[in-house]
Amino acid sequence: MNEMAYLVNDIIRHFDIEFETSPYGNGHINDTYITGCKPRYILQRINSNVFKNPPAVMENIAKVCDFLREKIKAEGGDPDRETLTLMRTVEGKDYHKENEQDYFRVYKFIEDSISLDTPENTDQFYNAALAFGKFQRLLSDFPASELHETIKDFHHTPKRFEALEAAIEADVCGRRASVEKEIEFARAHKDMCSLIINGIEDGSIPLRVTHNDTKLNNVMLDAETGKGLCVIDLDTVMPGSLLYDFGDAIRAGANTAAEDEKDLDLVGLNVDMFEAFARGFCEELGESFTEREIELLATSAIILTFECGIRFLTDYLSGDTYFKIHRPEHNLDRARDQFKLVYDMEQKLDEMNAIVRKVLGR
Ligand code: ADP
Ligand code: GN1
Ligand code: MG
Repeated sequence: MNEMAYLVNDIIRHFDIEFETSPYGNGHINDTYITGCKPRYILQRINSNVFKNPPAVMENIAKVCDFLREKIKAEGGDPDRETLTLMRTVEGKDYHKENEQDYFRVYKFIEDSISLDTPENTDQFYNAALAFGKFQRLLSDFPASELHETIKDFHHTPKRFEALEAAIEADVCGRRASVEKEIEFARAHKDMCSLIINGIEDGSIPLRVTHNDTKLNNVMLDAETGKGLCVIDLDTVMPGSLLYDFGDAIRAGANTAAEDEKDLDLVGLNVDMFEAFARGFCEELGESFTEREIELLATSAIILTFECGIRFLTDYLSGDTYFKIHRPEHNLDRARDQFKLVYDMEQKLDEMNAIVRKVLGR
């Protein structure tokens, strides 16, 4: 057993849970473990390099979960399965602080559910869209001013671009020369960065309480029915644009290949998946869309994919300090994959816009 495994098995005692744990899931950010026997739990070490203020993250999550619990009850749902349940420590807290950088939390494991990195069929993606849409609808009257900004300027794409330029300039690992083509691609797309932010600033795109990290493996689907069950990974729930949630979900789930596929010929937009997600998301939220949101819905998939691509490239140039990697050029492979997806969506934008109009009945 390595040092971390010992630490985790010790930490779990603060939550009065005595089972062995093993690493779990495919998240890029936190360290996630599952306990061995039923009832099972998810133990996470919050990534304090990414989340500079873990207590603020936990305050957000506790409030959001309490709020959702009441809403789900009122709608006749089962809050124990349809929202995350935080376990308290023996000291009565929502998290355990081991030392300055190691913060741990425990959730009830949602049994009889699945989370997928890629949808196997359009029904699953449609169901995920309903779940993410419902999540946002249920939070539509959440007091947004009570939420901490857990990562500053998380989806401020122009600032993400500035961070890329700074990483190119600093070139701390001497990797710049090997990514000139990717830098050129990024610079040629700089103009698209400000489209959503401009809309927020001029009021044509309202701020809502959004999830901000809507990749498919952040929603649990019911193992038996395949229906969307519970939206998880609530670390980045903050005021934002619904375009962030739509665009990022398409980026992650409507790619014909994995996010880190090296064979770029396999990477592109699956238009049927795009339509399935658009249908579900619009069913839940379409009535509340503004004109500008509708205009930018399809384009948001390109912007969010581009943003993620430049984040991966920035991390590659900076020495892989943010996203977990499992091979030396992992972040570079991810960046190339995202840029290829951007390129393919640009070719298909008219078709994507036509689908948006069709599902909205316009
Ligand atoms: P990260 O921030 O690193 O992405 P997540 O909170 O998304 O971490 O958790 C990683 C994975 O663990 C999820 O994709 C999901 O498969 C699984 N998971 C997390 N919480 C639960 C839960 N309460 N029940 C079942 N599975 C969970
Ligand atoms: C991270 O935590 P996870 O794996 O669900 C990242 C997202 C990226 C995504 C790319 C807090 O999501 O913003 O879009 O990786 N989360 C954070 O796969 O940075
Ligand atoms: Mg996650």
